[in-house]
Amino acid sequence: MGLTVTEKILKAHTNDELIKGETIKIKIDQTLTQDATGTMAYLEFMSMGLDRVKADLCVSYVDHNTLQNGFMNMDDHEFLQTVANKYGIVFSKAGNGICHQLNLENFAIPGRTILGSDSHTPTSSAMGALAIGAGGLDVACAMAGRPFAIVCPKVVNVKLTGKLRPGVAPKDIIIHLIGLMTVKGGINKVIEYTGEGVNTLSVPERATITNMGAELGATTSVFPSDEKTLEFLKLQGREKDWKEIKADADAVYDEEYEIDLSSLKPTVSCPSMPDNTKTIDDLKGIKVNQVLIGSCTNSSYYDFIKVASILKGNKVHPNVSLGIAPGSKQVLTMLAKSGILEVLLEAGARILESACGPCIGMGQSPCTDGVSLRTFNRNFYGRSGTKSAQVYLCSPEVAAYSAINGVISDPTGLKLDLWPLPKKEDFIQNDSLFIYPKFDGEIKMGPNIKPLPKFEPIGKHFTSKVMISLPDNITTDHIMPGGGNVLPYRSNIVKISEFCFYQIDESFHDDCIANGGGIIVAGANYGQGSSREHAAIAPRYLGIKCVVAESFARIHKKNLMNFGILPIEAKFKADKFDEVEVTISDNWDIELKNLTQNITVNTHVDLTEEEQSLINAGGLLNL
Ligand code: MIC
Ligand code: SF4
Repeated sequence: MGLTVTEKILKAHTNDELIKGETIKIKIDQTLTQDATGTMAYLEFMSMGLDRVKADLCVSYVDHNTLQNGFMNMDDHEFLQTVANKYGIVFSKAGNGICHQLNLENFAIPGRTILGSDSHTPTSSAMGALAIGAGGLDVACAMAGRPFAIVCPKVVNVKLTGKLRPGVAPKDIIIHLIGLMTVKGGINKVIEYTGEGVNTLSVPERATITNMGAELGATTSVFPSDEKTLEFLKLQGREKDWKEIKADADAVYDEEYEIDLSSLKPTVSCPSMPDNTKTIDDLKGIKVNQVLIGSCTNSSYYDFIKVASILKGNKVHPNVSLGIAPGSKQVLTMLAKSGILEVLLEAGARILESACGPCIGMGQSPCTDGVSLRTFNRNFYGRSGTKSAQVYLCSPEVAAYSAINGVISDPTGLKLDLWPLPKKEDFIQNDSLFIYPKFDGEIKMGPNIKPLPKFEPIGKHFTSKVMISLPDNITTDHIMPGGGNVLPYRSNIVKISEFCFYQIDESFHDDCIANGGGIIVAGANYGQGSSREHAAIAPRYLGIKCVVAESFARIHKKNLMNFGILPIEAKFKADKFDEVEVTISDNWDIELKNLTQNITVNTHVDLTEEEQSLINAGGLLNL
């Protein structure tokens, strides 16, 4: 039987048999971290007592919090840089660009495995690599040379036929797919793209699709490594990294979708969930206050050719603020050299730093009840920094055309090729913001960088109150928000725990302190979204012992266990402050008794031996 691209890469990285649904351990070749998850990941790595990293390549990016308002932020960057230098990690300074764009340009290699402490790490799988997002502690273990455990994924074949019409973009492909599969449709699956439509997409365009595969909950999304991959690597001066990886003709997939690119329409994610999708026909004419183009989903030079073609000779609508963040220093330099930057400025765009910025609520919050149209990948409630804002996710083409018109507009059929596709000499290589390690120096640790608190095991029998009772699809942004007032505390668990759930329940922190913690009850797909382990560490610090949810998102479930919180899969009715008795037997049969409502539910938690040890020890670091 033939193999898929996914299976080929997995087989080359594991000794385990690939049995779908069973846990397998894979060797990790490369790791990446970003500043907001990185400080914790490196504190964890340092606690392992090694003198250098063991993976082939480890890169530490600074892109999430680059505001540097107050000493804390730059202290974090200094800590990251000194750690990188000492332990053998490549360091990417603030201003160099967004980790995923940079990783694709500089480091991703076909056939390699990459583990990153950011949920959009799968961006690099556009290169025919297997790039997976994980919590910081798992990435720290991978840096230490330990294999990474995943559920052997089902492989979904998304067959692309035809060719996109002008004005319809790769972003429309992935938003359309998210509409079909939903934000939980990809859990423990790899989405693999096949069909002749694949050949019509460049690597940066494929990267938009693999990037936003994170919004399916997928383990990763992968494209073959083919002539287009070679073409991109040549442009980057890295053709020596290329090798062909294609699925066998008789490869067998677990699920199949077919998308006819020729008939696809611009498609938009409506407030406030990426799977709340509509085609442009249903949205045309909605007034817009803000348009933002950038983020790790859509900030390549290819994106800006289209944007500039639309903006050239036009002005941004008087009632719209247009912000543009090129994904990397390379992209920004190319925009400057090609004249595109001038076109953007003439049209009235505000040029933002090459960083995550508004995507994680670092500035550019919309006005009250404002409509914000973004080329980003997440529009979760409150993430923009304005709770009453309506955030829509769309392609750069829809964003640019709407910015001129002041209302959501359909770019289908517009002329978008005013600039030629880039040639080798256009790709400007300049690594002045990469710092390569010298394996020396002292680690600098500012006063806001605090050691991790110690956690005790949760025990086998306890009675606790329900501290919050939640619906389906709760995101890690609900649990532990981003934004300029929270991110500076990513290295300070005691302080950041004050913000736990504060977007939806301001008293959560104080209630937990008053009750000595308790349990969380939730619906399906609990913890979807980011990889931030703070969404597990802060609740653990506040005394949360278990989360009872109908189902969990992959990364968050592992983060909970890494910090000793038991994830219990069950439908369990409970209101806030209900008293619950939890009994865990030695073989992980669980009895949940809601003493307030007199309901008992019996269930079983399926844990691997390693996971059992994690819970018994009170987390991975204790173990
Ligand atoms: C995100 O897009 O939500 C983030 C911010 O990049 C997170 C990481 C973090 O919270 O630091 C992610 O995607 O994992
Ligand atoms: Fe940064 Fe946004 Fe991408 Fe997360 S999704 S890595 S915050 S640009």
